[in-house]
Amino acid sequence: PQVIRLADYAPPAWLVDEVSLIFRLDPAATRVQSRISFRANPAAPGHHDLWLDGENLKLLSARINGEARSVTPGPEGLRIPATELPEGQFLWEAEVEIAPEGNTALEGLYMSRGMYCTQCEAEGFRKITFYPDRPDVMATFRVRIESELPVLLSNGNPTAQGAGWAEWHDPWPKPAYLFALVAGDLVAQSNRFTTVSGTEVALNIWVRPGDENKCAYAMDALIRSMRWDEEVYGREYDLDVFNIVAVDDFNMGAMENKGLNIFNSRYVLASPETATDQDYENIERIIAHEYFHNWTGNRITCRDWFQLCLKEGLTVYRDQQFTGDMRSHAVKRIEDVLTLRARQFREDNGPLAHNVRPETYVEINNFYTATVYEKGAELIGMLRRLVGDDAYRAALRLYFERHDGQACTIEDWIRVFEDTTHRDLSQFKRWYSQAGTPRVMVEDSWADGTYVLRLHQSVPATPGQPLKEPLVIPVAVGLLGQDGRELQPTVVLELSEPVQEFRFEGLPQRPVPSILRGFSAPVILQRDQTSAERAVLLAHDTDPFNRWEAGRSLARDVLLAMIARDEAPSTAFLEGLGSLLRDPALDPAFIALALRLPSEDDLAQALHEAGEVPDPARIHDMRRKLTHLRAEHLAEDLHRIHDAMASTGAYDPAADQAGRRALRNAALAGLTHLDQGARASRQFATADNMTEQLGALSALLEIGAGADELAAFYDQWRGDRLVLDKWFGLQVMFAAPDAAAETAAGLAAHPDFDWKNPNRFRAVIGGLSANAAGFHHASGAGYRFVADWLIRLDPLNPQTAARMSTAFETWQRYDPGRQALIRAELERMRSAPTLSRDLGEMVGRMLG
Ligand code: HT7
Ligand code: ZN
Repeated sequence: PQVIRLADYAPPAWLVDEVSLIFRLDPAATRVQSRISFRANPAAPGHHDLWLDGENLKLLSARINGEARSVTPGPEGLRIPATELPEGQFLWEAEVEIAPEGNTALEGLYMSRGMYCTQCEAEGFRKITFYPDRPDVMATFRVRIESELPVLLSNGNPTAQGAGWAEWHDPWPKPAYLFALVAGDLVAQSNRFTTVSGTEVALNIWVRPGDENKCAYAMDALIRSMRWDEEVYGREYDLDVFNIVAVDDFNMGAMENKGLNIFNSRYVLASPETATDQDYENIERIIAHEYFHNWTGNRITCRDWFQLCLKEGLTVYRDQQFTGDMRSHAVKRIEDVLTLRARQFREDNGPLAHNVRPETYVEINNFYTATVYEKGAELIGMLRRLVGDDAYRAALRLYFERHDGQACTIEDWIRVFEDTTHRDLSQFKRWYSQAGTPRVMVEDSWADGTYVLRLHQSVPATPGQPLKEPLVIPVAVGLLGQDGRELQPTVVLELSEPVQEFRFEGLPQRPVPSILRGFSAPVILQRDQTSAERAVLLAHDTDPFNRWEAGRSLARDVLLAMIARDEAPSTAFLEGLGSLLRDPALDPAFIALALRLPSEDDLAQALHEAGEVPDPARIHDMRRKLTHLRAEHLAEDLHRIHDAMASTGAYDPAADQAGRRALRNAALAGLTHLDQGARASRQFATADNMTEQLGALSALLEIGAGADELAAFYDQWRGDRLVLDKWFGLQVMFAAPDAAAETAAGLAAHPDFDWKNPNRFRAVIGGLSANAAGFHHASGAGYRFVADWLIRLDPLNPQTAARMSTAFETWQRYDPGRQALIRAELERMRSAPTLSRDLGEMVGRMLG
């Protein structure tokens, strides 16, 4: 397979000023006419061939400046030699035929339950028509859609419409990956937004008839996002309309097409009865994320796909800030770090580790990863910590001013910070080109009122990168007295050498250090900490992240000691939790997070990090045992909390109520271990919202009960696709390790299992890989089941198959028996006759 390299980047030979498209929609034979005005790129002097990307297109006709051309496209596109092209500029016209109903890859123009929709990022536009499908070619688009379907949408503003047709114009130059078209029998929930400068914008969320009463929260989140981007980043919306469409068959979460965002319906539709608080939070976050792309992604886009983190890292950072502002900064930071460690640290410490800005790829879809997105966002947060809030604001102002309308690189991004602060950021730039999670090892000493922190940094070797250079790491530190008083408020230390000392003088006593406050850098902190120090931090740290972190590391160590030597959990640990449960000043959402034990996969990661081989079955048993013991010890508090957190008044998805429900469900999960599910059955029977219904059902399934509730749940929700996904997913995720693969196989044979729908596929097959002990069952049944389904899905939907193959990325952690089983499955996938480029690349990288 062809490897694409950042080092080979060359500017496009031909630029496009304007594109005009006519779509005559038909499921089996859609006709697409294109008129594209090309102009020679002054940045690529000389007279060059014209290369147009195109895949699976039937070319019906082609003309240059009105003259018919006979062209024979290859499998990836067509080339017109320079000798056959006018110099300077010309008009290309073509007509192609495509078959959206047969497009199961859900890339390009495809159909989802009778509705036409598109997905063009990263390289889907080439499945619609011949075009220079690369992000540094930006053009304005005019689109005419002809179809009998009632709603016909594209990017930009509507310009005209009649029976069976509609026309759209997008005045903002954009790359083809932001193109979108939707046609369907849809209804809108509508609203209006007046921008800060007084422009009226029509807002519409388009859904299937019957779903219109489930869009209110998404609309509210959209309006709040628009206002927030004006207030916090000074960014105003720039079209007369903003449309969002919910689609059932979708490979990812959502897509930021200019003026026409397309969403997986699970990130739009919500009602209290059908969506959990977590669903609501996800909707708010993803609506905001896609909207924020209008500036960080669309107005300023990426020069090439290696620069993906330029738009994704920044936009994730912005959506994290937004959620923090809407809800709680402390809780949001903890949630984000949990995700980062679970997904990105896992990726960074295995065979799929790659730079935030990769330097090679075979299939770009394989690089929409936690490293590009979540670590990319951490880099923005670190830059801000290093330069300060005011400089960050000034740098962003300069970024928008200087680069509006351009396709940019990470160099452009770093330069605005350098120009704003007059600081050399070349060492910081290594974060973009060096894979792997840095380790920061801490030593300290104390003498004569001076406390010295000695920090060592190192980055382990990753595939293709044996040696690493030191990074600039912002380490936020505060110091507490033994009584919990703060002796030194937060300072940001800049660790830039392999080893560096930092001195704190004039202290009255040896302090308890609170290091990496707010998780100021995406690193693994290595430090021997006494339980007494942890207890001080857990009880008193003024930094909420580190307060939570103290409890988290206590829980991890308790679990590791149980796993290693059956050691009983210390009373100090249990009592520490008890004090949190009894602290009336704490946010319930924070307490719920403090009660959450490290996941089985987190524990496997911790054991691997410590040089040990994780045993998934033992991890599962010990984690369950601790849940049980902890519930026994804290039973009184858990009862009190479960009663006290019961809802009063109408359901509200906002943070206050959601935090109370999260804590209530956490208490219930513990109590269910003690009462065989009596309370959970009552909660299930009386719940008037999905958060409590699902909380009760999960608690029951976790102890191996809940058969009646599961059946009742199916009867109640069999008509709701999104809720049914939960029914499928829960059963697999909570299945006992011995029964997990069999449960998944049973569900895959269920009449409601639609394996071509990515949400349903992810619920069952992804559900099994999320059940660590079930997936890693020593029989290999879990591995076999997942591999069987990936091999089956791959020829139809390679993008989703490749993404889900990351279930196997941790294989080198395990014992030789499991490694052999996984290797055999990876090799079986690699030799599948239908293996796609997408899955082929992933499996190849995992096998090394
Ligand atoms: N920019 C988008 C990433 C994306 C995508 C979305 C849906 C389906 C396929 C896709 N390939 C790439 C989503 C985002 O980050 O906002
Ligand atoms: Zn994004």
